[in-house]
Amino acid sequence: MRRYGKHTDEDDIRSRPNRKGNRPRTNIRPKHEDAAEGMVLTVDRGRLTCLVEDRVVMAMKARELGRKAAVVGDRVALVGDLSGAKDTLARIVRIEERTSVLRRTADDDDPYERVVVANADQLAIVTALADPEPRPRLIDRCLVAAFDGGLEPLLVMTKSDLASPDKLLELYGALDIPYVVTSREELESGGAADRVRAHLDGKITAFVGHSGVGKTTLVNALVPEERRRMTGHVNAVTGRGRHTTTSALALPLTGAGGWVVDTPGVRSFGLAHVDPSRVIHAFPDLEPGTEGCPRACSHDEPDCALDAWVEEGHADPARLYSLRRLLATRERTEGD
Ligand SMILES: Nc1nc2c(ncn2[C@@H]2O[C@H](COP(=O)(O)OP(=O)(O)OP(=O)(O)O)[C@@H](O)[C@H]2O)c(=O)[nH]1
Ligand SMILES: [Mg+2]
Ligand SMILES: [Zn+2]
Repeated sequence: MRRYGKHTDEDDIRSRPNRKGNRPRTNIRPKHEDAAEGMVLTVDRGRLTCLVEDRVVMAMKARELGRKAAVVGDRVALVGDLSGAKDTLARIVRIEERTSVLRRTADDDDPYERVVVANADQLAIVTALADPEPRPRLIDRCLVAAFDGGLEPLLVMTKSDLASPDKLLELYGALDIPYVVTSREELESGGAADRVRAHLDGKITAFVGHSGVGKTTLVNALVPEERRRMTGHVNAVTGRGRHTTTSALALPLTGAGGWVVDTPGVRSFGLAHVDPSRVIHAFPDLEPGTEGCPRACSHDEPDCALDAWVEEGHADPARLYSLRRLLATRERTEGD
């Protein structure tokens, strides 16, 4: 068990950067020296399911953490009953510094940003080729969130048994972003899991996308049943008898390691928290064309060099249209 909080020197404590807000560090009390390291697997109304060594431990946040919330993927320090026995409850006394943060707002005006997952290395943006129809705007927004949050994107196109991936590949194939296309048959044969799996080893990958695109189906194909049962997590069944995911859930991969994080389907992916000047980074196919732009170009103004550059055939005009649309919705909300 890794131990925390063994400070011998007062100066050392004071000089450490305090990234947990403005509160003084309170974790120097002796009992926290026994804190164990854990990872948050899922959160349900203040109850956090954590993995501590190989035990699933239920926990709640200690009061001293204040308003800071622990989210799925967080590395936390826990004290109290860590046995994982039924009806026991441990306390989370510290949230470790995050290596990445995937944020989202409900829409572009929403001042309330939620952290979807912490510490993920990769964002698997899942799109069905049909049922539901692909929505390139949502893909673009997820790409922006990935670049902004420090996650590598991976495109997963499901249900190729229902429609061809050609149109989407025309748009996104040129982006130098890894992608996988899967079908019902390949899910059943195990081929889909194998090909997705090749992109996941050793990484923490969050799966996001519209409801019904097949995120949970894919995650279930990737993670053996015993592992899923480990969390005792049961998804709600909707009135139509469909299983829809209601909260994010992290599951460990076997073999080369890594984690997959299933998340609830989204209708929109608000980007109120993203600086508009950073949006262009999610359009790597267009970015080289901005070299001729005036200084501090918004890329949505008459002098922008992208129009001429795209006209010369360097990129798909549909991509420039996507960029402009995204920038326009972002700007409208910036104005007021
Ligand atoms: N035809 C076809 N159907 C699929 C495929 N993958 C998943 N489905 C079906 O799509 C439906 C929705 O799948 P889910 O895995 O629940 O979708 P989800 O993205 O987790 O949805 P939410 O949890 O609501 O966000 C299910 O009926 C799956 O059986 C596929 O490759 N082809
Ligand atoms: Mg689901
Ligand atoms: Zn420009």
